[in-house]
Amino acid sequence: MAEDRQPFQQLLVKLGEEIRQLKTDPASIQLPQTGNTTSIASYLTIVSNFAELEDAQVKLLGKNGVIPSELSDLRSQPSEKRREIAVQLNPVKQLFEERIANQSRVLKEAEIDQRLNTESVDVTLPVREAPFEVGRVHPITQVTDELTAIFADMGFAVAEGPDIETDDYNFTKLNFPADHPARDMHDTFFFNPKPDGTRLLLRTHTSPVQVRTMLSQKPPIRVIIPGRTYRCDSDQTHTPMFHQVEGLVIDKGSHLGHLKWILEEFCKAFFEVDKVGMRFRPSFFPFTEPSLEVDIQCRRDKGEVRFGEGNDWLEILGCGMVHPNVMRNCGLDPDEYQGFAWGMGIDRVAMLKYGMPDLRAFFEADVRWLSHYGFRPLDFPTLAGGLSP
Ligand code: 2U9
Repeated sequence: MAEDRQPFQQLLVKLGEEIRQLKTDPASIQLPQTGNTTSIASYLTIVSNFAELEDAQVKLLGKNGVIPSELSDLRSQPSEKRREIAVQLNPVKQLFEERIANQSRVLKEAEIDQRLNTESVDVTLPVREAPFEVGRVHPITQVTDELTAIFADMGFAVAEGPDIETDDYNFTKLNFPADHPARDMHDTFFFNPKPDGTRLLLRTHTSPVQVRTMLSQKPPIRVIIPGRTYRCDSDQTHTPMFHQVEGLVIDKGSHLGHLKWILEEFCKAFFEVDKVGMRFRPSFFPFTEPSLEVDIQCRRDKGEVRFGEGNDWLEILGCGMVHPNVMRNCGLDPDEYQGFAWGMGIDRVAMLKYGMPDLRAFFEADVRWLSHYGFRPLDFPTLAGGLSP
């Protein structure tokens, strides 16, 4: 067909003529089937660049394009005739719009292919270190991820719960006597009492999450609970908000021997040592009986602390068998089920492992501190790949 090799400009002129013929006598022409319409449509499938396609779109459908300008005086036509014209013109407009949209997709894909073929990205190249504002993973997040990886490897799920807790879950169900010092204002952030007299508070430990877990899940239970905790405590080594991770095992036969093994495995993995000296000292917590505090063997030399062996001890966590009262408070018969729990400060073990001197720096968002102590986002800690980068 001679037409389709005609330059586009001529096709436009012809289209104008045919639209005017259509307006004059709609019955005298079948605009959607004319050779010229077909040529324009096939031209729109061979346009080879965006500029030309844009030009075609503007000249065909743009504000001053052939079709809109030819239709500008359509209002002057009688409605029946307007309908006859529209019946022919709308399919043509739609056809051109579809061809232009499709050709735009085709050109985009061609461009990407061309770049893919020409541009080679050497993925082995080290990531160019952007200036220091590149983010760093906060040590708390890093250590929480390390802890989660270690305990997940031992079959522990992660449980979470609200920071704002009830007095009942944070204290009562955990066997805290009514007059326990932790329950008064100077130790705990309380909200104003509710109309029913109950008081909400900012949780002082993540233990209420274990209570929620025991109330909502039948044994066996194996969970760790990392999270923010709050106490009215602010000095060189305490901040009003800090982070804890607690753990809980409840089933029929778990005993202190299992607890010692889990904590020993944890310490070896966390401090990345093959063997670790541990010391279990009797202690007291309202929610465990017996209760123990655990020290890890270490050696201090030149300000550095080496973990695992040495003639020094550092307390890292507390633990114990879940108190029978707590079992009962959580709907479990202590003669049928038993279990143990532990708790440690995430900020504290992070400072120990990575030798960070000042707890408060954790919360000051000082970019210099973060770029020094922070971790690279891509170095996600896994047991296989090594916890610390
Ligand atoms: C339930 C039963 C028992 C959680 C435990 C500790 C010991 C403990 C401290 C560590 C450092 C708090 O951040 S810290 O000061 N925690 O020593 N926590 S046993 O025992 C539970 C919890 C929940 C239902």
